[in-house]
Amino acid sequence: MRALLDTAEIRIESWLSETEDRNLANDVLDGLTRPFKELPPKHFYDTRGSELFERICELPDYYPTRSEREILELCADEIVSETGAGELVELGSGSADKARILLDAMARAGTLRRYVPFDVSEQVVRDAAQQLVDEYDGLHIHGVVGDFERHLDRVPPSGDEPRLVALLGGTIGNFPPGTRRRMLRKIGTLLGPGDRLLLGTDLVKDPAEIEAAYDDPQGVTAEFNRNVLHVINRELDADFDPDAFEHIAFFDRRHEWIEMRLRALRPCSVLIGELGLRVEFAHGEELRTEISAKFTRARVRDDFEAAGLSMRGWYTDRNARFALSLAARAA
Ligand code: SAH
Ligand code: AVI
Repeated sequence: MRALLDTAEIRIESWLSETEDRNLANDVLDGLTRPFKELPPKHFYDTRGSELFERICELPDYYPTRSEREILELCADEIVSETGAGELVELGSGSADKARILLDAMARAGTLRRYVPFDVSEQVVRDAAQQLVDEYDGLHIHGVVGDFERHLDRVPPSGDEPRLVALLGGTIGNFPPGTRRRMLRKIGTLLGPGDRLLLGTDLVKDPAEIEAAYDDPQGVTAEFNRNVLHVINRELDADFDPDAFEHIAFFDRRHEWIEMRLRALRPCSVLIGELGLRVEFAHGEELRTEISAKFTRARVRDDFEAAGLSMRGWYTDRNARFALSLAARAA
C-alpha cells in the first residue's frame, strides 16, 4: 500500500503498484492470444480515458447519466432517510458528481460523516477528494485507489453509523453475468446488518435508443474505445496504430447487452514490447473491449438473490430508462 495523501480530513491509499498497475500485462497476454480477442473495460480509464468518459456523460444521446441523476435528485432524501447512512462508499466513483446528490441529502439529514471514493484511476480519486472536502464542512474522505475486482477488502471498516455502498452509472453491467454475481456477492461482504447497497442499472429498451448512446456522431465514444490501445502502447511499449481500428457498438438481443469492439481496417501486426509478444489482426478482425448489460427488474432481483442479497427498493426515472435499487444482505 502507498499512502498518497494523509491530512486531518483526507486519506488516500493506493493498492496499485507503480509498475504493474491494473493487471494490464496479464490481461493483454490472455486477451490478445485468444482466438476471439478480448480485453476487460477497466483499461479504458487512465486520466485521458476518465476525461473522455466525462464527455460521454454530456452527450445528448448518452441517456444513462441524466436518467440516473434524475432519480437521485428525486429520491436521495428518501434513500438517506430509509438507511440513516452516515457513510457513503462509492465503487467506480469517477468524478463523484452523483455522489454530491447523496452527500447533500446526508448533510440535510445531519448524518454525513465520511465518503470513501474507490476507483482504479488515481487522478479521479485525488480530484474528487480535494473538491469535496472544500464543499462539505466536517466531511472525512478516505480514498482508495484500487481494482474493485481484487482490492474490495481494502475498503476501510465502517464506523458506528449505517453505510451506503453505491455502484452507480450501470458499471455492474460491464461484468459478464457470472462475474457480475460474484462481484455482487463480494460487495455484500462490505454490508453489515443495517447497511445498504445502492445499485444503478440501465434498463432494457428500444435497441435503437441504446445503440445511439454508444455510437455518437461526435466520435467521443469511438475515441474512448480506442483509448485502450493508447494505454497499451504507453504502458507496455506497444505499437498499435489506433487509427487502424474502427469503433463498433451493437445491441446483442439474445444477451440484452451492448458490445463495443474495435475492428481492424487492414491487416495489422502489433508488437507488445514489454511482453515480447507479436499479435496479428486480420483485415476485419474484431477485439471486444466492453459489454454493457441492460436489465429488467426481475434480472436485478435474480442477481441479488444469487449473490445473497435481497432487494429493498426500486426507483426509476420518468421514462423508465434507468433504475436504482437498494439491497441488503439476505437474512
Ligand atoms: N460512477 C461514475 C463513473 C462510472 S465510469 C458514474 O456513474 O458516472 C466507471 C468508473 O469505474 C470509472 O471511473 C473507472 O475508472 C472505474 N473502474 C472501472 N473498472 C474498475 C475496477 N476494476 N476497479 C476500480 N474502478 C474501476
Ligand atoms: C461505465 N459504464 C457503465 C459505461 C457504460 O455505459 O457501460 C461505459 C461506457 N462505455 C461506452 N460508453 C460508456
